[in-house]
Amino acid sequence: MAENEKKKSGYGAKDIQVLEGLEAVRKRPGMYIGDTAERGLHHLVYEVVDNSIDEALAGYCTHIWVTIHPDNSITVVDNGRGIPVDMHKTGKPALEVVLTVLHAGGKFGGEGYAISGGLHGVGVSVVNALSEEMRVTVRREGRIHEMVFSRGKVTEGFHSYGTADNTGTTVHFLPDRTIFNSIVFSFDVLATRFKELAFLNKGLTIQLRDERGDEPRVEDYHFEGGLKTFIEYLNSNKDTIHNTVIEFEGAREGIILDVAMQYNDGFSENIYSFANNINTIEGGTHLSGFRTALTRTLNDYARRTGLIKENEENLSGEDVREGLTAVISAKVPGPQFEGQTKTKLGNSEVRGITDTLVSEGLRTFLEEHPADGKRIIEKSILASRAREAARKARELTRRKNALEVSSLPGKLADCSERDSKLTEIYLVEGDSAGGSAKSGRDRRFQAILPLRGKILNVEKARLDKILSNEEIRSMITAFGTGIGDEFEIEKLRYDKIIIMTDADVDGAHIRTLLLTFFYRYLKPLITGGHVYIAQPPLYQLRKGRSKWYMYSDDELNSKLNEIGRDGIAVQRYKGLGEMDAVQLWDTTMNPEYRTILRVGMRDAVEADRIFTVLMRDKVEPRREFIQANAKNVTNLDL
Ligand code: 0RA
Repeated sequence: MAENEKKKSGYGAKDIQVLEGLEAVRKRPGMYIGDTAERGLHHLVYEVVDNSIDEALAGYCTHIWVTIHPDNSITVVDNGRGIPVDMHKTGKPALEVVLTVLHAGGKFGGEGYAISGGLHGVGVSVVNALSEEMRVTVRREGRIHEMVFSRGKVTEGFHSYGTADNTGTTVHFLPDRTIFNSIVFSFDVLATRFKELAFLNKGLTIQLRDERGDEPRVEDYHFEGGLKTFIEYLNSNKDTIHNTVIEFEGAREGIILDVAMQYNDGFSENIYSFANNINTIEGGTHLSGFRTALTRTLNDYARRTGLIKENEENLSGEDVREGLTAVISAKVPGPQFEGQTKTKLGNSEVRGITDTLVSEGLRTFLEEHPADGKRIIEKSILASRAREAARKARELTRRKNALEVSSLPGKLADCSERDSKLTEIYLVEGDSAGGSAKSGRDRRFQAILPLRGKILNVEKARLDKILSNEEIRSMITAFGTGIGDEFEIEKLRYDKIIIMTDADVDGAHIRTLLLTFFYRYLKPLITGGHVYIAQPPLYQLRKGRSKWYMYSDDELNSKLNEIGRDGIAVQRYKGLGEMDAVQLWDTTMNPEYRTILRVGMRDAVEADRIFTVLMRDKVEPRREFIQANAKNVTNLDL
């Protein structure tokens, strides 16, 4: 303990800066935690856990225990140093300042934290502001110290009692029901994040305990292998082309970098970047440093070993990333998060450092594993040939388009509205349903594109083959955005892309094929919330002149219980084709009555695994990904 005490004497109450009160947080919670729905609610837990992780990064904490209690209150316990308990210069206890003043976590004080996590970096005070009750217990300096709050206000002042033979912090909080739509926590959502955090911080143990069921459910996340195990997990449904996971780590100028990567025999690129444990979906300087180093190092190696001849072209970035699963994790002091969703690392010093460390690490690996090196280069060369074939196929479509009067596909029934923020396109399974949809639609803002049969499985084909597929070409031209690296969201011709397939196994499969195509080649359509799934009714009920449409078995049964079964005719729709234009409009297309599911991504890393499994097992996204029904739009998070 003497060592610890000495180390921490440099930090104390004087370092905590007072910036803002908590009223602002309660007035505009969305500004601090994103939203007050499922995401924001779970963010409360991450915010507390992030503080414990910061203690782990600083080298003081090895275990974090998280419990979901029966009333959906949460306890987070860690074995870090404990929140400071001395007096602050304002005359208040430091503990109170940390819990009641925004940004008072010491993160801005310089010495307290070398590295700070937390997407919004706002600290536990925000959780306090948004909790009906919050009890913080600190074990430090041999005693137990405690304070209790309600909605950010002190209800039990700072007091010390008993003895403690270890250090750490316990935070217990009950989210404020007047702020959140629902305070029911999802075990799976928390588990996914904690597992990810355990991969990213090797050696750290996070325990999740759920006390809401008859028996408590307990899971421990702890990975001695860190990112290497993360890669093995990500590639576990895939066939890899080399056995050893490529792995390296390094530190320079206070920046710590961890990288692990492995190629599989697939065609997609799965690179996940993190900065201070935050999934940087928009990438940034660490990702671009990695990409540059990867392309250059593999080309150098291929030339040195004669796998690429002098007169042959270099491999492109896309070529060397085909089939690559990689995780890049940077820990950066003073991180700058940029971009629309604040998930793009901006610190320019990180680019060069990443480039250097990745070049060195990769070169060493290739030298030590020449057989693996050869397989990787050969795979990239194959990718390069396919890319060349795809370029020719694309040029062909461009030339053809330029020659035609209208470049839009013939099967498309376009809408008349030209403001793309107001328009939607229905992708309809089969020509007969397509016909009904064309007659039933509101042609001012609704376009219809009928799709014939099963579309191509893009997981099993390279770009050249994908681009030669008629249905895929029609969609790309209709959307107007281009695909892959050439994707431009500004050119999107419809605000909503609505998938409308039959409510049967084939329909589900076609929907999965379409979603996979969008996810792999038109990802911004999904992340931007432009993709929807139509919900046609399953049953029509008739009694005399009255008609009802039912969208699920549950709905059907409760309706039958309500109106009785006498004189009732029930029709089960086998396909969209059984509905005429008016019925289709009334039930599935009229924005006033329809319900459409918006497809989104809850977790980018999990989304990839979900698609891999979906395509292998030919099944629909699991129903548990469908979130609580909103008015006319429901979210389906992958
Ligand atoms: C401020 C300063 C220090 C640690 C913490 C806050 C801290 C906060 C939380 C929240 C949950 N667990 C936590 N553990 C620590 C630095 C303390 C020092 O220098 O001794």
